[in-house]
Amino acid sequence: MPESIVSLENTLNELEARVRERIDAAVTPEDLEAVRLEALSRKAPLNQFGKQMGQLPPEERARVGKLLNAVKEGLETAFEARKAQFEREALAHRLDSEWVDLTLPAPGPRPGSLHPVTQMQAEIEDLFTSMGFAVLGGPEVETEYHNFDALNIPPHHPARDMQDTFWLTDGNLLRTHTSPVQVRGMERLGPPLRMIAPGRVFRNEEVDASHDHTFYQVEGMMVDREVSVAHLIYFMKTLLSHIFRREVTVRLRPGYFPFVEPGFELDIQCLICGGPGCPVCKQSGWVELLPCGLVQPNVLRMSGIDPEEWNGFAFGLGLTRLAMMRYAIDDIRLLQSGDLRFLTQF
Ligand code: FA5
Repeated sequence: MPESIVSLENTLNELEARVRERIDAAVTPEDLEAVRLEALSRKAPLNQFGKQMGQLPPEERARVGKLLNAVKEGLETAFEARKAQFEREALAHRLDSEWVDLTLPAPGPRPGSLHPVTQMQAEIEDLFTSMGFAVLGGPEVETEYHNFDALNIPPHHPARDMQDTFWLTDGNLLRTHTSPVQVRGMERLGPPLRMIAPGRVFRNEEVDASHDHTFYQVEGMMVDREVSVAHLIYFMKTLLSHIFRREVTVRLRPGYFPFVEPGFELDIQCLICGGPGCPVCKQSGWVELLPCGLVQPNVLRMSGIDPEEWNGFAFGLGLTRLAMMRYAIDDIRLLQSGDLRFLTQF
């Protein structure tokens, strides 16, 4: 092999080795690109080298030309490999820095949620509106007439003692039940009437695990022609199976309320203890949930409805107690506590 070729080949190999060193030494993709532009530019030694080859005899030129091309291709491949390595490192770094632990609470403000009593109220409203009932509201500060007299509870009637009342100095009171909204519904809308009235009520109670001074009820009333106890039972069963999404054990006892005749107490078997007894059911295994009955004719008459033509049923659901049963809450005081450890569970 002529000496000139050997020396050319050595020069080529040296050039290649130098460029490869610089490729390896590049610390950023920008460095690498600068090296590439410089090493493969037209003025670069490699390309200058191509020009010198023109002076070689043809067979040597072909041989060195081949070698030159192989070196150039090898360097291109080395550049690409190093570039790909930078890209892999950048991706790995990005994946590391952007890794999110999905099991941690989301940052930022925590979303709120509806109070369990509000959730139950909304469900009951949806159910009853789907059955043609209107949802009515009434004042929390009530007249004595609407809270008692118009419900067949005149002054000095012993039934007034059934509900410890917060009286106001002006003779009004904090309503002790949602039943005055029945009266307002009959006065305003007349028969035929299907209404429910959810709302807050107040009693001067000794507070314990199942009694609060402020709690929620849902009143219900249907006035029409020939309403019977069978209608009442149908709506109550529909209500309870909807709320508890299962068969619940209930019992009906005679109950006395001056505004219904006959009157009943519908009790539900305690869903907290399942029957043996606990503080919520006062160790009885049953929780009083739903007083109800057929509307007393005097009540219809006092609100301008002829009891000869119309009759109806009414019920007064303890909404707070129902929420306790539904969510197995064993102390009523939690519901009004505002304690976020409790509320954020719903
Ligand atoms: C009444 O308030 C009647 N107005 C219900 C009624 C309406 C009867 C229509 C007939 C026809 P009672 O005082 O029993 O009834 O209360 C109704 C429900 O409210 C009870 O069954 C109970 O679930 C709930 N309740 C009563 N007192 C409290 C209290 N202190 N804390 C929480 N819930 C209570």
